Amino acid sequence: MSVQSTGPLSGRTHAPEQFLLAESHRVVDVDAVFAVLHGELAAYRVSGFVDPADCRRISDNFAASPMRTPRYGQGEDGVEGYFVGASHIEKTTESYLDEVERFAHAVTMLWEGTRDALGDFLAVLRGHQPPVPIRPAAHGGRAAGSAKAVCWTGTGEFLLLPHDDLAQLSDPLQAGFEIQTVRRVMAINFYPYVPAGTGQLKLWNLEPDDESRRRLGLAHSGYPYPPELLREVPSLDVTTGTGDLCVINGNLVHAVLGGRAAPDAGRRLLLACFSGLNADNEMIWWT
Ligand SMILES: O=C(O)CCC(=O)C(=O)O
Ligand SMILES: [Fe+2]
Repeated sequence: MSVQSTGPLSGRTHAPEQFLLAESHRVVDVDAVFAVLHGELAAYRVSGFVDPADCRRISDNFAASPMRTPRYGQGEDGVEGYFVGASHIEKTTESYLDEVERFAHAVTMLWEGTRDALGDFLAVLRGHQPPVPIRPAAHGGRAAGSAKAVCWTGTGEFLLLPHDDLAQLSDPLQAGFEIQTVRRVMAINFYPYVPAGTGQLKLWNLEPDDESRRRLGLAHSGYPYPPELLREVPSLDVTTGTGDLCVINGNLVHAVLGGRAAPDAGRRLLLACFSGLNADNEMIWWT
């Protein structure tokens, strides 16, 4: 990795031979996942991880969930997205874990009639040699969430604006929560529905430094980086489709591309969790 400065945005960049997407079909390449976890690969996609019939069932479960909740922000009619599941962002550890409990049944019901695809994926990772402990992040005897479902409603160029997944871990509200010891985030993203022509992930070859985040007022959010600051930064577009699972190095600035003109664009669905190595080198996950 080298240090790069592009005006107000500086940070680390990866060598071109690491700033890549690896791919497989249906079968998980555990080494590729751990390469992303260690920052040696930008992203890895397993196409067709879940069958179309199961994907349809999961999307129907989401649509029918009585716990589907809007999050207000930048997006259509002031709604940033619809969620089923807890998000730790901008709350205390206690209220996050309360929210996990409140959503636990609804999250289980997302998989009803199918299998827990994220759980299946994590189970495959337990085959890594040498073995790495893999468990939910925990605090005060309570466990983090296993999944959250999101349907972004952003309009225009981006369904979700450029951001990183690391800065949000540093919120003083969550001091002492073990996720704050994670130095690199790997997002684990499963897509039960992606309409054609929309929802591509765009990754930029830049892991912003704390200095830049402070300058931009994004110290504890990492969101949103002004797109005009990224124009000169090399990037990688990852097209995902229905049934795909994709892990990405979440320290890299990334965004979800829009395309609201596409029929069904507003129904793109993500079921995801974040993961990383804690101070004891255990792989933990949270939402
Ligand atoms: O919707 C996606 O594909 C990715 C979402 C994302 O980057 C995030 O939730 O941090
Ligand atoms: Fe992200």
